[in-house]
Amino acid sequence: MFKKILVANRGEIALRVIRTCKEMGISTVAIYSTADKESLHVRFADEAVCIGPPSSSESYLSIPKIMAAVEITNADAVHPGYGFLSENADFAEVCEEYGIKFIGPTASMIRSMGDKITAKETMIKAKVPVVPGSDGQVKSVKEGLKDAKKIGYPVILKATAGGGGKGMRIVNTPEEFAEQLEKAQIEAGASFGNDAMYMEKFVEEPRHIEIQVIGDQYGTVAHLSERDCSVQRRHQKLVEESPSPYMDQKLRLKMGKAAIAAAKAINYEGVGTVEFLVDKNRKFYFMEMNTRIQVEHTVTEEVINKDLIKEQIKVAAGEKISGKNYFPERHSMEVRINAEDPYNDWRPSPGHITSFHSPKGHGVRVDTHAFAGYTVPPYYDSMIAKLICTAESREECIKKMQRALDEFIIEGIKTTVPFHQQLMKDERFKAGSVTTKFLEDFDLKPQ
Ligand code: MV4
Repeated sequence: MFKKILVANRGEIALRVIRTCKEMGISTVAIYSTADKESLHVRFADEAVCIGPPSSSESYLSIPKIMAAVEITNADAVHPGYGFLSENADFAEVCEEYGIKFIGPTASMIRSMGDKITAKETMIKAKVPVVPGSDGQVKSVKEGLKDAKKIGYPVILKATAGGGGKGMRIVNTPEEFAEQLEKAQIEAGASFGNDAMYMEKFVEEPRHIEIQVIGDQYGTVAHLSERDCSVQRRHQKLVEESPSPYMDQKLRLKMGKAAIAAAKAINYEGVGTVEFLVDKNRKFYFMEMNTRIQVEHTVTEEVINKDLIKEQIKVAAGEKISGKNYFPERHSMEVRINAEDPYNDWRPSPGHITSFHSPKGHGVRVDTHAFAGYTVPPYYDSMIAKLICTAESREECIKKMQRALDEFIIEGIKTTVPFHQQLMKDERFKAGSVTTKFLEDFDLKPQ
């Protein structure tokens, strides 16, 4: 087992990783920017190293600075958390070269899922269902038009270097094809330095359902069931739950099997998530694979009663898994509390938290780095807390969530709490009839 893990992240996930390390008897190193010097992850770690000024590119995204912190503290592994360098193959590769265990898959596994055309080709070979689309790259308007006609409009153009919704364009008619392709290429070139595009049939009003998987270093892969993340706004998830209200055991077994095949196709090691689009006929299609621990791993932890960070560290250290799949035994839901004003176009609302009281009681979990007196810096992600409620049924879970949200006191900044309070009373949401389009028509009522 590792002796010392450097946590290459900040905020709630840095705390989350430190907690499990303590329980496992592993010592921890925090890294922090000058904006985070009063943060809890710095206080709770055994050691802490300041790695630079507030800007992410000069701190949490700086590979040389993080490797210097690894070297001076003698850490033998790095936990990247989510975001920042968690899916950066170059960082994983540098760790490999220095003999430091990157807690996650290898650089080559990250690369094979990072390029979406390659990932899709790999899935086709592994017989994982994918959305019908172009055969590889869309090389010209002429070829693209021919493909689109075959596939049938509407189609969606996606950047091969993209993911998470960046560099995507929907094309409804042949007349707008050339214009949308050019716009998408310019956007992709500017964001990723790679303007290669591919095309798919546009699946209308899909659900976003993802399967959690875990693989060990000996080729065994298991799935830990699904999370439904259909409540999103501009590709930012706001609510995640397990099980999915749309799921039945038959579909769960099929999607679980497909997710395992996806992971096995790249010899996957670590915890990961296979994202699927699910259409109104319950047909599912591979979208992408996230090669990291995700924000919403908590709902899976609650329904299968396992610490996923602990499992992640164990497989990274070379332990074997049994290969047993896990199924939800309860219902769990997470809402993201962001320092944003939902009633002012979701504008970021960083600043000083004057009072902070988190909900408590049976079935209520709050993962947060915030406290009364904490100042939310403007430089990073706006998520300040995750409220996770768990109960016997979805209905009970929503009632608990309403109760818990009513107990949440955060003063000094605006947050997404009132949005979630409104959502938990929405009839469509309560009926579980939610697709990724749901929030586009959601009427935000000023509080
Ligand atoms: C799609 C799609 C419909 N059809 N692909 C968005 C993020 C990226 N991972 C892929 N995304 C989508 N791909 C086809 N062929 C609709 C989306 C999509 C979406 C997917 C999941 C969750 C929210 C979404 C919001 C808008 C579009």
